Amino acid sequence: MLLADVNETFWFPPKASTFAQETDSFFMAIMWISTFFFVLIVGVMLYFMTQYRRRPGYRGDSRALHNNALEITWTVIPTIIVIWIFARGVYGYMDMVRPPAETIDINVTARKWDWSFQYPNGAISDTLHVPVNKAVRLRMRSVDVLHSFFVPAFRAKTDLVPGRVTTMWFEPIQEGIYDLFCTEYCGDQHSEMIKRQGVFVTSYDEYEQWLAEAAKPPTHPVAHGYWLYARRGCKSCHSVEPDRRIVGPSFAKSYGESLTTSTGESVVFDENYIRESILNPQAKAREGYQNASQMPSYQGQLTEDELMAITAFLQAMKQDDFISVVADEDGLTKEDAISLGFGDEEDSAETAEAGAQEETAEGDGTRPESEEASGEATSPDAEQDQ
Ligand code: HEC
Ligand SMILES: [Cu+2]
Repeated sequence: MLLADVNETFWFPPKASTFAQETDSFFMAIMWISTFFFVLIVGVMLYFMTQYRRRPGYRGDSRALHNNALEITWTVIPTIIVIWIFARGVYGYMDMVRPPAETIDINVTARKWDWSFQYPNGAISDTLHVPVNKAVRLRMRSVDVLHSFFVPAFRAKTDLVPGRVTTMWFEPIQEGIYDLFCTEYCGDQHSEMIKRQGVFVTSYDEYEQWLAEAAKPPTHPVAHGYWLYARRGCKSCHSVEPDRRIVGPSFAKSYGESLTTSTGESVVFDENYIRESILNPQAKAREGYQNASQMPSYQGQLTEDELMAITAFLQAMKQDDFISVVADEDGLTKEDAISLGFGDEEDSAETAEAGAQEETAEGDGTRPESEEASGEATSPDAEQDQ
């Protein structure tokens, strides 16, 4: 990203937050102090080693035990330097732990092995979107183990601790796309939590636009179900490809099948089983999975509508063409959704009518002028819906 390259140096990522300048110059100060003393001490040591090495006919003088002036100097000067480092460190730390009064608050949930971000208007995403030049405060929770949120370009890092809410804040000062890391080893797929280009800093207008868009789930229940699957962490444990087991079973093609639980019971993978599995994962586990399920309960986190949408999505997984599309690495793009006959209602109507409209384009009196001019081919049906 061009913008982000602007103040990137050979050693450091771009200075994209208000902390960056201070952190970097302090780091450089400590590095040069250390370099200076390293060269001085090792230099003097090497000099003494050669100058006063043991030689035939040379005897050391054991009377030279003290030199007060020298000892006071090499005690006082380093003490002052260390106190200065400490004081400046405390000052920087206090700045980082005390958010300003006005902040945009975003909730962060970390789980093995994914992030999800929840915005003030309810939008949820797996990447972080923030406006430039506004202070942002993150309220962070982990549903399982220790994770650590780190955006090198912001020079900001804080742990997420299970059973506790931790907070951090930063103020981005440069638009761009940055990397997000989990810097606390959290299990065998820890590296999945590295989100290259996972942090988007945009102008406030673009941020608002994105927010409004992101808060709108698709209207079609199957698309809505997939939308939730991709945003609520299900994706990090359940694949949609047949036979690919991540932490939990694959979602491909299970609906309606009869399966055996770990206690030997037989259950049908239906609405009720799905509901129970999501709200109370401990109740039944499929054969081959531990009784103490690794799945967190979603009780109180998903509404009845959302459960319905997820069920519709799981049900749709039975169809072969659906699986092949969703199994595609990018997941369900808008185009995919439309070609399968769902997605935004207007959009699917648009595709369905597209052919017909080409032929009647000129003489179609039902479409208002303005839309013809802007090139928006909204179908008459979709208009009536609105
Ligand atoms: C931390 C990993 C994890 C996450 C996140 C997770 N699950 Fe699970 N899930 C599991 C495991 C492990 C099982 C198998 C054991 C069991 O049934 O409890 C499972 C089982 C299930 C089952 C029963 C499937 C079967 O074939 O028996 C359903 C349905 C389900 N999960 C839905 C979801 C949905 C929907 C979400 C997101 C809202 C989700 N899970 C998030 C790990 C996870
Ligand atoms: Cu992690």
